[in-house]
Amino acid sequence: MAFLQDAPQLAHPYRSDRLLLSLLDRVLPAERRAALDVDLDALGDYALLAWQRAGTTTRGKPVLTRWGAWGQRIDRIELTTAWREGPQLTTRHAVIAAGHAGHGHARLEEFARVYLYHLASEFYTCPLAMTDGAATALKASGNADLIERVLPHFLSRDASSFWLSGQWMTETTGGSDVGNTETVARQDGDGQWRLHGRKWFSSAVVGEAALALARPEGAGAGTGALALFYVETMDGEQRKPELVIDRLKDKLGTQELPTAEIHLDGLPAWPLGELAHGVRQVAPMLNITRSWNAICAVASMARAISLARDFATRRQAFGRPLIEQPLHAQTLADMQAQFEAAFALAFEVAHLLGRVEQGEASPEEAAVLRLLTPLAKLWTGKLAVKICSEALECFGGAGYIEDTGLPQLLRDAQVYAIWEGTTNVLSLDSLRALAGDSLGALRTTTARWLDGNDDMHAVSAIRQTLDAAARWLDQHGSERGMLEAGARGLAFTLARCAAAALLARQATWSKRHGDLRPAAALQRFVNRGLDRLVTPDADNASLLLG
Ligand code: MFK
Repeated sequence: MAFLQDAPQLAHPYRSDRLLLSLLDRVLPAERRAALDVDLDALGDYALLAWQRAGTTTRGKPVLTRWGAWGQRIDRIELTTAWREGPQLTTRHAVIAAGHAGHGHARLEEFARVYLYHLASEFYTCPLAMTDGAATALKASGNADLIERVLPHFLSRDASSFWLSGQWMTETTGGSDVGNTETVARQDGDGQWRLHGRKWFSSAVVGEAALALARPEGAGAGTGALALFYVETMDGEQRKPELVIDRLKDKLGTQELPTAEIHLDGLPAWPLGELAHGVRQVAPMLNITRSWNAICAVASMARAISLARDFATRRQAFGRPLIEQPLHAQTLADMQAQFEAAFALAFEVAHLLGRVEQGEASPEEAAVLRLLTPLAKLWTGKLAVKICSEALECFGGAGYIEDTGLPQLLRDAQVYAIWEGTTNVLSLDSLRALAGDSLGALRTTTARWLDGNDDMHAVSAIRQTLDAAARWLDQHGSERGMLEAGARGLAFTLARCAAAALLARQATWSKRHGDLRPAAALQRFVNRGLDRLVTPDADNASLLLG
């Protein structure tokens, strides 16, 4: 028999994840920790099962059937396995409901569940994120009727009463610039608002509800004139006839996710609040889905690194396992250090979110959350692509072969940097946050995170880079063109500094508990440099692009 290479084995995604375990040990009171363990263990079991199942079955895609045998319009979507299992599994383990419990650890406990479930979910996490975001936007709206009617469904712990929500913003006129929205809201003779238009990316079309941006008839142009509406999509078992599914998108990745193009042909709708400033009203939803994005991006990194590390112990080359090859070990260690920093940042956003929502955080921490949310989303989105790409390379040619299950990691990771705002849109959003004194708040908070850490080189590098970022802002802040042109460099620099400081906080704690690995990650991460500031050169860009 010719040589057969051992396949990589996936360790238990929860029980073997030392980052998650030590984060929860550090942060949660013992009784909360024990209660949470039950759900995390079960979601880890499911993730393992899904990985094993993917290795022995052919991956499916959702199928849209638009017409019935007798000519009636049916728009039926057949879903893949994880999607069919999603409502039962996620309500049983309270994936969304946990985040809305009335205590400051609620979001951390929710996002620990999301992190473990995501890779097994076939991106059922996408509509879950939107449902979570819709619940949050509804609460913020103070619309008592809608809250009473809808929230129990979005937060249900029972699949039979659970509703999924979409987020209908993107149109052909603009994914980033939603101020160009063409969908119109008109009142009929009974005073009922109805939406007329076309939404170009609807990822929760199999759900029961959505929040949609539309322009009330006669309102002016631009973002401020848009209103935010709540819609329901189903009449009992039937999809409402005023919602027409045109087709499912053929995408690079997230192929199990039935992303649709739809027409709204007078779909009944209810405004969440005032009939203007819809983007302001949907912003709480965006910040939630962006937090999901960051957690799911680190979940992809965790999976890619876990498989690449395992494979490095099984694969021999030039007479020894890959893990003993000096250059391969350096490559894996670099990936691990970046992942640990990204993990620390994404989960800090999750934890802060819960504390801010429950009124347990200071105004300074609220400002830090507003800044870190876009930073975490944009930086982890890019890093996930880089790490998944590097991980595929760790398998050589096998990483390029579909039935290993590996290429999908990279294809799926590409979405994190695109949806919910591209890297550049999120960099510009971080400028909105920086318009207050969130940089001052970040610097003060960072000093607290660094307190007690004995890696003097790392501590001083973080402080010096934050000083450089503040100087950069002073220098370029008054000239909008320069500020925007350098926004990505500034955002990456701040994200890296915050992540390093958070890693330092974890390293200090872990060292006291006998684990030196986070300190090693900190040292390695900081040694690769924190400063990504650029001096924008508009003349050079226009010459180059002319
Ligand atoms: C598996 C992982 C799960 C992930 C789920 C993914 C689901 C994906 C499905 C999708 O729907 S993808 C499409 C998502 N689309 C976007 O993310 C839109 C990208 N564009 C932006 O983010 C723009 O910045 C935005 C449309 C939000 C605003 O652009 P504008 O038109 O220039 O608005 P403007 O005037 O700057 O802001 C309007 C108001 O919103 C302002 O408040 P005021 O009215 O009080 O002045 C802003 O301060 C406020 N605002 C904007 N972004 C905010 C925010 N407030 C808080 N947080 C923010 N992030």
